[in-house]
Amino acid sequence: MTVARWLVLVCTLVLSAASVGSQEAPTRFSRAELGGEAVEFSAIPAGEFLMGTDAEEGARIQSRLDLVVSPDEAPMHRVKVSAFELGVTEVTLGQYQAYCRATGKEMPRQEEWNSTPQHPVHYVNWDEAVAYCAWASSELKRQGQPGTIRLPTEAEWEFAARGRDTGVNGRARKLFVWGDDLPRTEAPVANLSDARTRSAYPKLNAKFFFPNYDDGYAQAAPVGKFPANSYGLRDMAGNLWEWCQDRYDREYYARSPLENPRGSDNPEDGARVFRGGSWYVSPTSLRVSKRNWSGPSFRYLFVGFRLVRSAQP
Ligand SMILES: [Ca+2]
Repeated sequence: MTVARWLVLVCTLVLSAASVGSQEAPTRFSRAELGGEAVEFSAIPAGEFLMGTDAEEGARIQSRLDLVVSPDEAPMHRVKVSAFELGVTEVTLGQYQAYCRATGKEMPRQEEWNSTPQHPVHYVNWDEAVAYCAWASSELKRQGQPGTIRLPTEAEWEFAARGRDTGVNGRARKLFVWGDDLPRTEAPVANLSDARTRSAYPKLNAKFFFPNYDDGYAQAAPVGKFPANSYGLRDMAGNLWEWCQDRYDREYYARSPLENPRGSDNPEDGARVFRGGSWYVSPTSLRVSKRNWSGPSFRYLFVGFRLVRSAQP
C-alpha cells in the first residue's frame, strides 16, 4: 500500500468515526399527571452554550435585519447547565384549571380569544406561577414520582430554546429558535404580532407589528401549532412570554457564574425575568437572547409560564 493510499484510508476511518460520534441521541419525552391533566416533558441533556449577545454581534444583527439588541444581553458568555426536563408546551388553560379545581384557587380572567383547554393560560403573575409549581411538586411527591417542579432559570430557558445549536464545540449559533432569517408567511415558524394582529389592534404603535407576515393568529394560539425545535419544544419563540425564576439584573451577565447561574441574589432586584417573546411583539423581541422582566405581581395578556422537572430544587 502506498503512503498516499494509506493516508486516504486513515482519513476515511477518522471521518467515519466523527460522523458516527456526531449522531444525536434521540430526545426522550416523559409525562406527569397533575390534577388529572397530562403534562409532557422533554429531557434536556447537560451541556454548555454561549448565552447572550455581545455588541459586535448586535451591530451585525442591526445592520442585516434592522433588529435592536439590548445592552443587557451582553457580554456573551459561556454557561454550563445540568440536565433537566422542560415542558414541551406552555402551561395550558386546561392544566391550570385542574390546579384551581384541586386547590380552590381562583382562575385568573382569560380573554375570550384564549378560551380553549389547549390555549396557554395567561394573566398569571410570577407568584402564582411559583405557587402552581409548588402544588405540582407536592403532586409528584404524593404519587411517589421523583423530582420537583419549578420555573426554569433564565440560563436553562435559553439553553433549551437554542436546542443543539449551542454556539460552542463547533456548533452553529442561531439568532432565532428556528434559524437566522425573518419569518415568512409561506412557512410560519412562530406566533408573533403579524398582519392579523395589526388588523385587530389598529391603534397600537406600528413598532409592535411585523406586517408582512401572517401566522394565522391575531392573538395567542393553542399551544403546539408551530414547528418544534431540536428538543421537541413548541412555542419557545412567540405565543406568550414565559416566566423564569431569576431576579432580573441588567448587568448580571458580567458576573454570572459558569455553572447553573440562577440570576441576581440581591433582594433589591425585585423584577423577575420572562423570556421568548409573544403574539404581541415583532421579531426584535423574538430573538432567542432577548430578555424581558417585570415585577412578580405583574399579570397581562402576553405572559404565561412553562414547567421544569428537575432533581435540583
Ligand atoms: Ca400572530
